[in-house]
Amino acid sequence: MRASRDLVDTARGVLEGNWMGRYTRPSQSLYPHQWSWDSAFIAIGRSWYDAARARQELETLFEAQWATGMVPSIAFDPAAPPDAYFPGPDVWQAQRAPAAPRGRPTSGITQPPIHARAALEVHRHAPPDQHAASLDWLARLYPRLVAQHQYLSRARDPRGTGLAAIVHPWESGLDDSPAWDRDFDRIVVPPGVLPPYRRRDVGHVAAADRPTDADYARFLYLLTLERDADYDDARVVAASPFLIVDPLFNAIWLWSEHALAEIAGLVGADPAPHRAAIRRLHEALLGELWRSERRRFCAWDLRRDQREPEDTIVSFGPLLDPDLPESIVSVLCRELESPSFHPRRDGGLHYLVPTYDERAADFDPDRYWRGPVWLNTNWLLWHGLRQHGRVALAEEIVASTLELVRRSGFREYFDPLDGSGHGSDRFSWSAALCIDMVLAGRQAHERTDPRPRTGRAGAR
Ligand code: 9WN
Repeated sequence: MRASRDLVDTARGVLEGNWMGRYTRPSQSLYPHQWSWDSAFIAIGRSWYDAARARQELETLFEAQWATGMVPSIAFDPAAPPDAYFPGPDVWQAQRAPAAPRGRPTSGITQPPIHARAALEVHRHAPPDQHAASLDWLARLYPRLVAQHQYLSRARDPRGTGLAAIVHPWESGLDDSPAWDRDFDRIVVPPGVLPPYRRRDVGHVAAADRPTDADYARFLYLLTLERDADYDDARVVAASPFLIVDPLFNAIWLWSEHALAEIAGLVGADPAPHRAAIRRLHEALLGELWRSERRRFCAWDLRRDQREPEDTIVSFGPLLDPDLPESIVSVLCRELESPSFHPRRDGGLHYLVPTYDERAADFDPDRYWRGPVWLNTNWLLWHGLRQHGRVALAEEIVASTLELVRRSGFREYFDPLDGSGHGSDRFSWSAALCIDMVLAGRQAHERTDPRPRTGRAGAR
């Protein structure tokens, strides 16, 4: 009991240290601006003890929403040190796009649409005396969340399948994942196209934890192509050499669409369009991305029309679909418990869940998204598994997650083999999602065991 209370207190300290007045930065040195899906995860964790700031976090982010409905991956903070993060607003030049917000510099791409789900969670956690304020807030945010989802249907679905394509690995949030290596590695950066630049990330954390220079150059090259198209969606989608339908991105969208249907009911709007979107997304995930012969959901490269065979964490994303057939849930769970993702079954120290098949030749336990455990993917799997009644595996993932943060602190990611921490330290979503895992776990326990508890509220 005591240990979990300490963990929640320390996590709150991390979030307070990263609070910037109107939003929370992901970490002090590596990420000193507001990131889109980070803010959603952070709002969920914070909402357990500070509902007002949780609401403000999302409100601040949506002030940066584009007129197209796109929520940008980064909303830059003009008060952050100008050289703190590269590529900064001068490289992105989002103001070239008429749809970009005036007065708040942003990136020109998006990130996974987890925000409707976050908004619903924040509202659910509001204390009774804030219920009315929270409902007002939800009603104000609702049209913006709808616009975010409509943007994906309108601007990112070139084949009309119902699924959204991403035009940059940064849009996936799992930037360097081997899931799209075959597509990304084909991108050739023409000599001389990038002006000289200095990476800031490797000045803050070990280069071996971060993407290689070759991958970074490809990231920047894609950025310049999008910028040179003035972030015009039709031009970008038509020309981008990177055009991927990611199972995790789309499963998050579907999960958020379920949340939006519920929010619509709460704010007196019509849930029917969301129910229709849910059916469309569910059918498209199964029809386009499920490959029974490979026993997994595959990323789909629209440029080459290939389904990618790499066994990565993105393949489990559709567990977030509450309507996923039981036969597929079983196949995914078997894979999650196989030596690729759960080698401890064969003995030895091991932490759950690596982001890449540990038996792959290029599995790297320490490099960003190419093997390490991340708290947000564990948190998403935990939710997915719980809604399919796979409680034992879900709880195993939580236990492993809490063990990792007790051992190595609120690091950005963790080596699944030895539990060491990597990337930045005092990382906000690690803290926020740990709070959610501990306190939501306690709430679930109290529902089944209603004996009175002692001790402070908000901790155990
Ligand atoms: C690029 C902030 C972000 C996360 C992403 C993570 C990493 C940025 C970077 O950090 O990406 O957006 O510079 O590496 O991959 O998921 O939102 O925490």
